[in-house]
Amino acid sequence: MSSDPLQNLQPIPPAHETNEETPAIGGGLPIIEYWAEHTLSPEGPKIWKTLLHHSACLSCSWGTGGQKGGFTNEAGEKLQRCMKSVEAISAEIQPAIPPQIFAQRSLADLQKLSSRDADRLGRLGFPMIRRAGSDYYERISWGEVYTIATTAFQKAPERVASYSSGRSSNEAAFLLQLMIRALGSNNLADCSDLCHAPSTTALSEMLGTKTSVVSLESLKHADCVVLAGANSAYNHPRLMNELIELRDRGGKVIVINPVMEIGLVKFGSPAFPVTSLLPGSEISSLYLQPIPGSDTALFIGIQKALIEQGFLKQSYLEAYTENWQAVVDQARSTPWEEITATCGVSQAEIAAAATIIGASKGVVFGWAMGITQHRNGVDNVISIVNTALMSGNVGREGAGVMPVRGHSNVQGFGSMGVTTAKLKKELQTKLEQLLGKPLSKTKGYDTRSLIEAADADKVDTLLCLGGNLYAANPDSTQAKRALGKIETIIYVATKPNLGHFHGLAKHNTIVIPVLNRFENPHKTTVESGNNFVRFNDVGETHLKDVDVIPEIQFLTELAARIHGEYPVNWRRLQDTRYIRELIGQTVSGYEKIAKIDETNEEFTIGGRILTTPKFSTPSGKAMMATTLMPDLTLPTPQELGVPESAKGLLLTMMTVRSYSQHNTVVYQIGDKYRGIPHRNCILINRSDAERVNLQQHQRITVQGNAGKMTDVEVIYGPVRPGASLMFYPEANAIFSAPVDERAGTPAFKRVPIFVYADSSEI
Ligand SMILES: Nc1nc2c(c(=O)[nH]1)N[C@H]1C(S)=C(S)[C@@H](COP(=O)(O)OP(=O)(O)OC[C@H]3O[C@@H](n4cnc5c(=O)[nH]c(N)nc54)[C@H](O)[C@@H]3O)O[C@H]1N2
Ligand SMILES: Nc1nc2c(c(=O)[nH]1)N[C@H]1C(S)=C(S)[C@@H](COP(=O)(O)OP(=O)(O)OC[C@H]3O[C@@H](n4cnc5c(=O)[nH]c(N)nc54)[C@H](O)[C@@H]3O)O[C@H]1N2
Ligand code: SF4
Ligand SMILES: [Mo]
Repeated sequence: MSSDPLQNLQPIPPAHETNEETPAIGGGLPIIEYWAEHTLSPEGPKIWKTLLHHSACLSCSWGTGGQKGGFTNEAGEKLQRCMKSVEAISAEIQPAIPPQIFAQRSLADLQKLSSRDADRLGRLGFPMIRRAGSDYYERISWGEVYTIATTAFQKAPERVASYSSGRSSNEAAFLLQLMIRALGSNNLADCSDLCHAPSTTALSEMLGTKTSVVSLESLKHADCVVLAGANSAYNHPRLMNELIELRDRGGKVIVINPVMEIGLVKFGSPAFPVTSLLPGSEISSLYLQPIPGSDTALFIGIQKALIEQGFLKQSYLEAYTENWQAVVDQARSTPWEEITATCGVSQAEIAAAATIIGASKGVVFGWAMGITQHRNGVDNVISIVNTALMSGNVGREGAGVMPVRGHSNVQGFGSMGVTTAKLKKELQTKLEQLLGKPLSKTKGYDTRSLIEAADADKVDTLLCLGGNLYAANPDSTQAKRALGKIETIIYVATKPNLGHFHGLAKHNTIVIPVLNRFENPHKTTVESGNNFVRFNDVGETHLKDVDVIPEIQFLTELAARIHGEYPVNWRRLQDTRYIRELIGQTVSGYEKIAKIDETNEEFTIGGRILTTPKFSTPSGKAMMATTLMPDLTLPTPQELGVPESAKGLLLTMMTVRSYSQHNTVVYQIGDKYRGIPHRNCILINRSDAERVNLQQHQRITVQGNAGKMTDVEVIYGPVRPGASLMFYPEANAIFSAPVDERAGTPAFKRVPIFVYADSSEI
């Protein structure tokens, strides 16, 4: 081995060959073009009005806007608004869908729409119902909505459920869980089950917290960031500003990703118009490209190298952690050959990562779906936290562990108690006091178990607060079948999506049109992934001649009809100040929310940011845990249903977001930064393709364990050999995914597939 591991520093990974369409940097001029095109268009004034409205950005969890103004982050920095925000706003300010559309277009017709076309129909303008046997949605009166919904919730508590998505407010989330728990049910499935549940599980067990322990301010003091399984250039663009500033002050960024994402190598940010926008700023100092699903092995390797290079912080481990010896022993005794063979990254590259981490003063470890969406997602997170602890990087400023969260208020939903995981003791006690009875002991259905339960005829009533339960799940055929066995489904939404057309209930499917965050007649709050609570002003809607209501109004009215005045006067809670008072009394760390209407003071949630190594675990110490080496065995092509005669390639597929989509909602069909022209493409490494004679742009079949996609265009790209990349939600049609049993999250990032030419005789 080389004596100077940093000699091996490689800011660009080994499999970096892009195709002819890929630009040289991420971000850059196209962002400005997009801004100009949209903000100068006829919708421009409406976009500006919304951008300047005092409310949090709708899109991602990084969070910006709120009381300090649309472009300002919690540190008071300006120009902190990205084009993803404009994308999200543009979709919300569409006109209402004319009523005759649903009278004219049958469901069979609507089911043929793509995700993008469904979104482009416009905003939902009035409540509608699809009754059993009908091929149409029809308008329905509010009276009938409440009658059907109230009756539907009279079922046994274990047979009713909710699902939610993190765009709604804390206030709506709090009401939702109170209404469901008051029934005696814990069936509070949430999109985070498909997302960061493994982070919540691991962080709760290890550190006694469920969220990031790093604030934006603290991140600004780090001199190294490890970014694993996160394509932040697409999905949290303003995080890139922090990485640019970190590199500018001499810090280092280690990227861990099987795909070379161009924006993680070089990114042009409009926040630095002179130095960064056109030339692009270097992001990765070292780019590691592991086999998908192998991150635990890679992090054990980093731990082993930290030990070998004398960087183990033994006195820190002794003072502040438990079980460290077992974790250190595991790293010591796992042979290098096993580590490198499992993760596919060389010992020299791993050693270079350890040298950077060991030599840095403060390291922040950030991660997203490439880490959590695996059968061993919890172990992946544990192995990251172990690495952070072994290098003494948890519990001080400028260091820590930072799950990079999803939706703009997904974390707030967790804080409000919308979860099937074990609640924090204080929250449980407070809720039990409020309800005057113990919470049900039956574990609720998380998202995957909800679908399984529905498929087994165990669910009668489902309320979906936002989201797209149908398209977010793997195995779309099963999702559709399962939803079809539920008697009543109520979708509360701003815009139509494929779930409303494919996820039809057995008897009644109701769609409730609601206002969004910047249109409500009352104030609301949301929580960012950095634990900052933003306060959204009252707003107004551009929608004309519609019958659209605030989410809060629907939830309070429904709860009042179901529960009367138990355990609260629900109708009084239509004034959201009273909900905030309840939240302040119930959720620890949220005390300041009770007075926010008077103070206007947005705040960082108490007890979340760790600047000393004292943990909310029973012993006050961090609980380290050993992890299993990942089992990466793949099924045979025959097990995927491919005949033995088939000539093709067995690969793993990562299902990811394109540049221009928000989860199941597609805004533009191409992905320019990966050089992918449309949604029905597969990105594979040229060497893999050439081995089986697949040409660039050739049309092929992709077979998963639950179906196949045909006419898929081959695109060569910088993904490591053996792996491939396709877009979600379309790819959900062809595979069922095992879940991590400890968190319920499906393995969306390591899907076995077989690819072969459409023309081949099989
Ligand atoms: N514009 C926009 N912003 C969004 C969203 C959106 O759809 N659009 N969605 C929001 C939500 S809900 C979420 S959860 C986040 C998602 O944010 P991300 O997690 O950044 O999004 P993904 O596209 O799922 O892909 C993550 C990355 O993981 C990598 N990866 C895949 N498998 C592995 C692996 O085994 N190991 C490692 N190390 N890396 C791997 C992929 O190559 C990809 O670059 O973004 C949020 N923000
Ligand atoms: N194969 C694969 N599948 C995945 C993933 C993956 O990476 N690969 N990622 C998973 C992840 S991380 C997540 S978070 C889930 C996302 O799953 P979901 O959160 O269920 O889906 P979204 O597409 O975000 O939901 C969009 C819909 O929310 C509604 N909506 C938007 N704003 C509002 C609002 O203010 N109020 C209300 N009531 N409704 C609103 C609109 O109707 C819109 O169509 O998908 C998961 N599924
Ligand atoms: S980074 Fe996220 S929160 Fe910030 S402006 Fe962009 S989409 Fe909105
Ligand atoms: Mo997510």
